[in-house]
Amino acid sequence: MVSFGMDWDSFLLPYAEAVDSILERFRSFVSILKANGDPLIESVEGRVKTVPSILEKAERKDISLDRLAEEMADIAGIRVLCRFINDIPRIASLIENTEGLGLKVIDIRDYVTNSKASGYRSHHIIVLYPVSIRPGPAAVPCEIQIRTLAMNHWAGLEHPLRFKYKGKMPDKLKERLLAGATAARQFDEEIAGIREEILEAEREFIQKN
Ligand code: 0O2
Repeated sequence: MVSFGMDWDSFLLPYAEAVDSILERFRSFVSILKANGDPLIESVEGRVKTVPSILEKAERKDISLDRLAEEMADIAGIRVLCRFINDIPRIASLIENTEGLGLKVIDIRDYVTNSKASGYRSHHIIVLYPVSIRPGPAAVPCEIQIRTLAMNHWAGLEHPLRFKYKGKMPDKLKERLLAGATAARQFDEEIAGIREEILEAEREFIQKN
């Protein structure tokens, strides 16, 4: 896709502001949780989509470059990682309902309950976030992905293969990735069943060391 004439630095500036600002808020939120002995969130990371990745997705989804702001919701992206699958609803609800975080929810995609055909699992919340850079938009969309460490591990391994084969992944590879996703799901479900015991043992360990 041709992108000559597009001032990418200016276009991406508000998205960078949104990612930096949301990350700062989330990280202080995580610090407060941890200080209160609540290990709900393991870590938070963020990124602005690269120009090659924007162009690849625009081509794949037939989005014209003058419609990117309206039609590509994940140019700004935040990822929230947790250890226990049964913590995902609480994290999602905190993000969706905490006005202090300044996020306006515009879409929710629950790929934890309904995993994608690839085996991908994650809870996505698309928010609108106000930005101050002028001239520019008053707010930009940002995709917040909430997932367990196991889901994240799987997605990180599958991601380069998805790009390599561009929708033409060999069936055998697809099957093995799906089997891996099922194994990750079983792991998450087993560990969810002993969450309280793990947390109790961790508290005891910290007290004694
Ligand atoms: P990147 O490089 O990670 O940014 P759609 O094609 O409609 O299914 P859409 O509209 O982009 O996808 O929304 P969706 O499904 O919420 O996906 C947004 C992002 O979720 C993707 O962005 C990925 O980051 C992640 N994702 C979705 N499906 C998969 C999957 O099968 N495997 C992996 N590893 N990640 C996935 P990008 O731009 O596709 O990729």
